[in-house]
Amino acid sequence: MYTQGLDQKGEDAGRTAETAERLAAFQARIDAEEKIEAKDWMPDAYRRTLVRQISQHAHSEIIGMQPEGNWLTRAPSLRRKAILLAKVQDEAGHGLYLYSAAETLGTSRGQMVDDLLSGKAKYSSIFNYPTLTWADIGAIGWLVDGAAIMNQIPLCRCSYGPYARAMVRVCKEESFHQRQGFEIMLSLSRGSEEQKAMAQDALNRWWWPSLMMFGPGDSDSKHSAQSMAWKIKRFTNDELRQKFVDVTVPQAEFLGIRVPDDELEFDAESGHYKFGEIDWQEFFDVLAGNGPCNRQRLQKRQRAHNDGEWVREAARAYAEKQRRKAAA
Ligand code: BYC
Repeated sequence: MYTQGLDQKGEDAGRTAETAERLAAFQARIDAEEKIEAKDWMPDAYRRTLVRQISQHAHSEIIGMQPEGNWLTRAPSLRRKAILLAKVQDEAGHGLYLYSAAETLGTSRGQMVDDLLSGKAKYSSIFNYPTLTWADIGAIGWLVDGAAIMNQIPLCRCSYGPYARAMVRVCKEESFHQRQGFEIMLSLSRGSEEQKAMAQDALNRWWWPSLMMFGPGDSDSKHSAQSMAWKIKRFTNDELRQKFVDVTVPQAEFLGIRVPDDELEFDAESGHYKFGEIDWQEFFDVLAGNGPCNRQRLQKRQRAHNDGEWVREAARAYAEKQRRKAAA
């Protein structure tokens, strides 16, 4: 849909040279809260930042299908299986909207997928952890989708129109995902002692990686200042992380399970929870490809990509046939 638009005349309107006047006019549009659209002029660095962020986001949705897909055949009831199947399919849909939004910036989906498979492009650190028990499916919905919503609601107001609009639908679906995860956690925490222990164990393992999802602390976030000035990001990584902790700790209390942080305490003066230090070494190790499941995730994606080659080949042959027909 989006790429067809780019094929029309005026395709290069956004690619003319950067002059001080153009840069100032661009920033003035951002400051006036105008949306930037695919064919509008934009600085190269704005385009590159968006391709990086949106493609990383798309890859996260697609790779994120794996840890949950792992439990499709072992969901504890038909109802749970149907819900999980729908959720995993939603993630595939999110990936596709996001690849389409990134394509409007002139990078093909093929190129983005190649960058993922070669290890050049990142995807969210969180999907490099294993799903060991059914409670992990509850924890992912509750914490991972909960963190994703916290990050994505402000992205609905991102200055780049196609990304902002894609986020509106994604957020509606994520909100359903978060609730289904919380409902699983609620059932487990009201169940047998063994089920409560499973819920606690899942929280123990997913809490810190969920906080890492928001990215490095503000002092180490190399892109935040520029992305905030361009209104791609509306809040810093630390601001969103704090909001997430503030919302989620009372939910854990409601569930009757303990957040695994001895330093966690409510600070009445600021109205926020204080929390312990994140293990940033673990975060950077995962980013460097050395998390518990990095290799497995990429190998599986590579296999799926290879298995789909015949579909891409058939689509290309069909497109060529249509092109010849139209030319004849
Ligand atoms: N994991 O300067 P910074 C979902 C990278 S999926 C990996 O702060 P920025 C779901 C960062 O890219 C939801 N890498 O960067 C799906 C940068 O890399 P470079 C996924 C990370 O961009 C299925 C470097 O570290 N959500 O919900 O200003 C099932 C420096 O960071 C991470 C999104 O993708 C990380 N956690 O801010 C269930 C949201 N954090 O320059 C659920 C869209 C940072 O070395 N993305 N890096 O290549 C964003 O909002 C921003 O890109 C971030 C990072 C807040 C993540």
